[in-house]
Amino acid sequence: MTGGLSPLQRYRFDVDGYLLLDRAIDEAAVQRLRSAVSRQRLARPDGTIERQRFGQGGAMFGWDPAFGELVDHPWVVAVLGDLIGAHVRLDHAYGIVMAPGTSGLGLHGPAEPYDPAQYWVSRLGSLRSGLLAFSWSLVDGRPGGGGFGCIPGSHKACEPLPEGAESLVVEVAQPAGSLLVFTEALVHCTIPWHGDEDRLVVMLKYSPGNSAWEVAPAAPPDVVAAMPERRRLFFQPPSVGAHRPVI
Ligand SMILES: O=C(O)CCC(=O)C(=O)O
Repeated sequence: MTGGLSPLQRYRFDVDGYLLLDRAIDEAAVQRLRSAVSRQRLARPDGTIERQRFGQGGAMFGWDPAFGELVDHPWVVAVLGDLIGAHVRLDHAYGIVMAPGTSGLGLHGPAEPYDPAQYWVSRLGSLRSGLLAFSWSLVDGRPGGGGFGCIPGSHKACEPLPEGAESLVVEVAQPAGSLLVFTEALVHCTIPWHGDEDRLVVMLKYSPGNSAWEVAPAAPPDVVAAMPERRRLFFQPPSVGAHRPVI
């Protein structure tokens, strides 16, 4: 992908609220990230969300520069330019690890009737998202194996989430090296994982430059200071007046 989403991809994102981009990173990059995670000797994941999260608070950016390279990967920058705009910031990042047979988060989405941090607007040819998630898969998700699930189009729904909405969930299988982008205005969940190995995903979430979902900085100052200049711009705190354009 060069220079942003194609008209078909833009339309599809506007209709569905998510987009899967295959082969965003190659096998060597996947293996490098996987090795960096396994070097951490994380506690075995169980069914709890706490044990399914790793690298919070930007810790993973100190493990290997390969994690930092995801922050301003050219496809990420192109999508951010289309869906958030020049003023954008990395809000928070973490990894997800799930053992086969375990479940994750249930259906969740923006606060009703209006969520100032998690929204979707499409107007006169412009698409704009609040918190926007980029999910990098480090394992092969296969259809029927669980993982990310969502209600396509729910980012535009005007009705409160009804009882039984689980029946509308669609699974999105994420191949290794793929990049799944979704707006947090989309109602989504984790479908119980039934892959052959642990699920392993790196999640980076970006906000408009004035907005914050997480209270803590996305990474410790010393870790950000070691990054290339352009990448450091993504770690600005939220501000309208002081935020410098990133894209
Ligand atoms: O399992 C997934 O990919 C979705 C996880 C999720 O919704 C979250 O971490 O907020």
